[in-house]
Amino acid sequence: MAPDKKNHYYNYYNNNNNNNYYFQAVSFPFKRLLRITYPLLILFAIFTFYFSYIDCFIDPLELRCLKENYDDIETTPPIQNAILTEEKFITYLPHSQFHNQLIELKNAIVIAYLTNRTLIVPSILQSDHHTLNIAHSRLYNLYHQIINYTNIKKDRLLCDVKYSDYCSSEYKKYDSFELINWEEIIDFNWVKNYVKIIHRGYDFSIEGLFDTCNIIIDDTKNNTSIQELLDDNKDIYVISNDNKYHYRFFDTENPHNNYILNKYETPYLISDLRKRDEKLIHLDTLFGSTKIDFRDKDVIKWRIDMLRSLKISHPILLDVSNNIINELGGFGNFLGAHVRASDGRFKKNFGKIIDHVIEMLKFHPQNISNQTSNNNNNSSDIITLNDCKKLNKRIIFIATDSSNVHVQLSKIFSTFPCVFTMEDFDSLVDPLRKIPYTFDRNANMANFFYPLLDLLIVSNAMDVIITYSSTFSGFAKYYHEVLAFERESLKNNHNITKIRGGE
Ligand SMILES: Nc1nc2c(ncn2[C@@H]2O[C@H](COP(=O)(O)OP(=O)(O)O)[C@@H](O)[C@H]2O)c(=O)[nH]1
Ligand SMILES: *[C@@H]1O[C@H](CO)[C@@H](O)[C@H](O)[C@H]1NC(C)=O
Ligand SMILES: *[C@@H]1O[C@H](CO)[C@@H](O)[C@H](O)[C@H]1NC(C)=O
Ligand SMILES: *[C@@H]1O[C@H](CO)[C@@H](O)[C@H](O)[C@H]1NC(C)=O
Ligand SMILES: *[C@@H]1O[C@H](CO)[C@@H](O)[C@H](O)[C@H]1NC(C)=O
Ligand SMILES: *[C@@H]1O[C@H](CO)[C@@H](O)[C@H](O)[C@H]1NC(C)=O
Ligand SMILES: *[C@@H]1O[C@H](CO)[C@@H](O)[C@H](O)[C@H]1NC(C)=O
Ligand SMILES: *[C@@H]1O[C@H](CO)[C@@H](O)[C@H](O)[C@H]1NC(C)=O
Ligand SMILES: *[C@@H]1O[C@H](CO)[C@@H](O)[C@H](O)[C@H]1NC(C)=O
Ligand SMILES: *[C@@H]1O[C@H](CO)[C@@H](O)[C@H](O)[C@H]1NC(C)=O
Repeated sequence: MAPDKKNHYYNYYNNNNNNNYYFQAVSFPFKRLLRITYPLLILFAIFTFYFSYIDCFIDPLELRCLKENYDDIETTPPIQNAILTEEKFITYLPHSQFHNQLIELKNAIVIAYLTNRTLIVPSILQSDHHTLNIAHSRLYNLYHQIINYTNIKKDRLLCDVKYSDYCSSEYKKYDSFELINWEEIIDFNWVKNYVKIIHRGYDFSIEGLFDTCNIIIDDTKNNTSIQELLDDNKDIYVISNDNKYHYRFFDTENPHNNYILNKYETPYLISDLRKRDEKLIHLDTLFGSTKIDFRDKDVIKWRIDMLRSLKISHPILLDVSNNIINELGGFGNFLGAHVRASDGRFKKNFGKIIDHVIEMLKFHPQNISNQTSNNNNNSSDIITLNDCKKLNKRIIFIATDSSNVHVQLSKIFSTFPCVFTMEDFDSLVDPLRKIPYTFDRNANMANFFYPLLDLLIVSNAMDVIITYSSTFSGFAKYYHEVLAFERESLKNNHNITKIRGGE
């Protein structure tokens, strides 16, 4: 693929040296002429270099310019070859925060599977949601917003090399905007046995999408607005709504046309979607944990397996979480709680949330055994993890978005002796603070990783006490069950292999 930038420089100077020898060898009458043209030649060479690499300056995120940074992540889809002309595609747009986007992804995988379409997976949108919010809106609007954010961010990454209106400090908030390839953090191996996956990478342009799907852009249209490119295109079927709860998808036809919609407005049969002939189905959103109504037993089973397979797989994240989990006593040997604290209705009801969590924690005995050593309660709040282990105290890990844990959650700390949070493992978290975004090598991924780390730790507990109505809590509880299930089946498999012994 692309030559390394450094090598290129090296070759450039090398060639010049050779040229120099050549110049020295030419006969005298040419020397004066050369003295004049030599600087021009150098200038010319510099310009040639610049223009042959202009793509790198314009778009440093292009694979070919920074090849060494991208070795294991496939960000550009492979060019479709003739054999796959029958291949059809489906895609959607992400919006809102991480768990919302994960819910969309899971629904998209099911629909791609049931319609036998290649799923074009948009990257994770990450931003500081206090300053840069990407809420659901109609497809074209959402596209404008995402493309705009992406362009501003890409421009700002290049402010050192290239002028842009977006370099001024008024656009600083866009610096928190990041894109992350799902497969960087989630294991798709199982899914890929059933659904062909193409990661959209860091390009949300319609042109890029058409390229992936082998759809030809209609040049006769002047005004290539997103809407025009997608609408009235015989190759594309667009589903766009004002409201993310518009369609509810059904895997089974109801003979009485009696569909349970809950908060959704209109039923849509996946079998109808399957009949669509267009090369690309483009949905606006696939948000909602109950977006798809599952009745078909095979589909239900497939989906359970699929959900179980989507495990967090980032190796450093897993290492860090395992180190902390081991400190806490290992899988199932500590108690976990997720306390959602910092915004909206959670902030408003915080008193109730805390009381509920404390009540639930009290259900679990705090002394692991009653063969206690000494009555070592010295009324000092600070009791170390090792003390807790020695005294056989129940160790509690709290995952929380609270930014001031010891003040905001003081009631929990004063009720239970052995409460710990991620703050207590600061040095173990360090490796996560050194990983840059692939999309943005200037920024480290720590802020993206913290919630996932909290989630991994808490879901390795013996039980996860939740904050009601938090999807983060829901996911932590769910992930806990996945892990417990996995351990159980591993144990069973282990017995089988033990019985089969010598095979
Ligand atoms: N580090 C950390 N962040 C959290 C925790 N709980 C919530 N957050 C943050 O708050 C966001 C909550 O948004 P979301 O995932 O949509 O869940 P919900 O709002 O609780 O339903 C998460 O994405 C995290 O950024 C936590 O336990 N630890
Ligand atoms: C699924 O799509 C592929 C092309 O992507 C095609 O070769 C295959 O026959 C399809 N399978 C079914 C069951 O429709
Ligand atoms: C992109 O966003 C910036 C900042 O909000 C705005 O000034 C600009 O008009 C937007 N451009 C487009 C094409 O939407
Ligand atoms: C396309 O744009 C050109 C000028 O850029 C204009 O002369 C022409 O009429 C336009 N065609 C359509 C179909 O709008
Ligand atoms: C071009 O796009 C603008 C808005 O984007 C629209 O108002 C106008 O009608 C379009 N023109 C043509 C010729 O499609
Ligand atoms: C737990 O152990 C402490 C001594 O370490 C003892 O004072 C306390 O009564 C025990 N609590 C329960 C609930 O067994
Ligand atoms: C704890 O104490 C109870 C009675 O006080 C006793 O029956 C039980 O065996 C003790 N458990 C352990 C683990 O020592
Ligand atoms: C309490 O702590 C003090 C010092 O912090 C220590 O000297 C004392 O022995 C402790 N008491 C008990 C009962 O552990
Ligand atoms: C230890 O705490 C218990 C209550 O948890 C209290 O009754 C006892 O007096 C305390 N002992 C010391 C030495 O502080
Ligand atoms: C596997 O072995 C463990 C102990 O060796 C036992 O407790 C468990 O019931 C066994 N599970 C199965 C499915 O045989």
